[in-house]
Amino acid sequence: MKDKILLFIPAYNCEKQIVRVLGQLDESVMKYITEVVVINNISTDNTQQAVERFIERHPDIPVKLLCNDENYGLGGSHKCAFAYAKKQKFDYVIVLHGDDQGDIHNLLPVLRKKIYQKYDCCLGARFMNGSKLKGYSKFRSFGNVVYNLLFSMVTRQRVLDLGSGLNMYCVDRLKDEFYKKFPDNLMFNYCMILAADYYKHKICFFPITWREDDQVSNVKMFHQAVTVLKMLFSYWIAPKEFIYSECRERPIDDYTFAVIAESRILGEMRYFEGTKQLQNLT
Ligand SMILES: Nc1nc2c(ncn2[C@@H]2O[C@H](COP(=O)(O)OP(=O)(O)O)[C@@H](O)[C@H]2O)c(=O)[nH]1
Ligand SMILES: [Mg+2]
Repeated sequence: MKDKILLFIPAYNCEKQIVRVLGQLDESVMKYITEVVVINNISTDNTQQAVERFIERHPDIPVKLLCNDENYGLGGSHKCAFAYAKKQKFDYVIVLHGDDQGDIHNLLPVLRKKIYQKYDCCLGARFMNGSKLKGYSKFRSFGNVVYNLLFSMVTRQRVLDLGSGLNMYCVDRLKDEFYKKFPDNLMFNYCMILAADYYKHKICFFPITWREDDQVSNVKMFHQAVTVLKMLFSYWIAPKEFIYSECRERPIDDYTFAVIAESRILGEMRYFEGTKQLQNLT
């Protein structure tokens, strides 16, 4: 049977870029993807309207727009998407950032050869053979490589990126919500790497292109560098305690969201599924 694959696009104040990201969804990509969810994290610009307009103009691309009930951060949006993937019985979930720094076509070799079936997660890597970086300073790249090395030493496997914006996870591995207490901010992915090590998940890295042109990064570099180092140290000293600890500034019980819009084809697909089930019953 064909794998049911969800593409999750987190979006926050990226009205210009989100349309370009949705524009990447051509036939070569969509033949692998069952549904796309854009999760708007209460953007204060016109991100929501831009996605609604795209849905109206492209009724045949299965896109659903969700909006978080509060701003849960990037990590919190992942938690919403993972819960959605589990509830809707998807087999895999792909994450692609909504600010158009990556290119989903980089995942095509992984999808085409079904490489993802052999791993628990396939992570896009900006710092490996075959990767291409545009608009990144030498200093920033150097810093990233050093951190990758530190994580590699602690986890005793090669870590080629701590958190790019193009990743794919097996939904089965996410089912027990081991990530629930991980940070809701941009630090979420670092914890996911440590958890993959702790739970002995199989990771595969694949090369990606990554650009920074008109995007605004919200990473406060120095502050994040120090926090990540502290986190890695805590994990190194006491892995179990770290993985089970509360890493959020403000714990949230339920990450809730509302459906804002969906393309026509998604409604049609639901109708088709419903009639098929009815036929099976009679
Ligand atoms: N900064 C930030 N990004 C968010 C949030 N929710 C979703 N995102 C999305 O997460 C992605 C990464 O955020 P960004 O600030 O660009 O971080 P960077 O690319 O790692 O420097 C972007 O696609 C954002 O649109 C949020 O609350 N804060
Ligand atoms: Mg970004």
